[in-house]
Amino acid sequence: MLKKLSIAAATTLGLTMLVDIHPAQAAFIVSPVDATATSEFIPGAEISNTIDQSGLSIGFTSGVDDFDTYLSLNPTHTPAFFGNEWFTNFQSAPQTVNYDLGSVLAIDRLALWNDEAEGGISSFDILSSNDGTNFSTVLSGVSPIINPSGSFYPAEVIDFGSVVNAQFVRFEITDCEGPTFCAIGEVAFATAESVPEPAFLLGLLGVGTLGATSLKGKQKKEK
Ligand SMILES: [Ca+2]
Ligand SMILES: [Ca+2]
Repeated sequence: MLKKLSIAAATTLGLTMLVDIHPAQAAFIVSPVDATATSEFIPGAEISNTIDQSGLSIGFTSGVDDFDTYLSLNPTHTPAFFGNEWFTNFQSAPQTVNYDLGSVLAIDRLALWNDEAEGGISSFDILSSNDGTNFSTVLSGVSPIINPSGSFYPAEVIDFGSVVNAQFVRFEITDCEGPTFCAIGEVAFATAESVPEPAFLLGLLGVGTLGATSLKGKQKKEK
């Protein structure tokens, strides 16, 4: 009888906990794992400088940290290009930049640290692809903020307006602020997956273990 009661109690508790699941809307910040560009100023201003957190005032862990929490800290990017920013090799628009996220992810926003100097992108289209060959337009004619010259500059969040499942993201840059360069400080994306809260899962594990332990104790007593 005791055994039955405790199983029932544990089951009820477990079910109550399950009913209480409210998936948290987690938006992880993700860096691309690879990048290419139609022109690079080498050495020192490679496109890889836009996916490695170089020049950021605050770092993040890609795929782990929350996108909104991180950006609420107002991480800025250094204006110093060498080792920190992508610059074209004395070429303005048009330019194409390709980012590889490593696998197909559900993304819905871009964090863009747009170069503060005359290389800043003033107009571009965002395209996405699952295979790196067939691209479809996500947004066209995006006009990001041109940051004040010489300043440490913040990220601008560009919302896609919908969730995009993609491994590859392409920037078709149609205009840059100056006649000589196009440039970007850093990019990151927000995933749009919703996942159960880790704290809740830990709680459920704890309850399960507790239930099993007390059941064992009672079985022993009955013997
Ligand atoms: Ca950078
Ligand atoms: Ca700069």
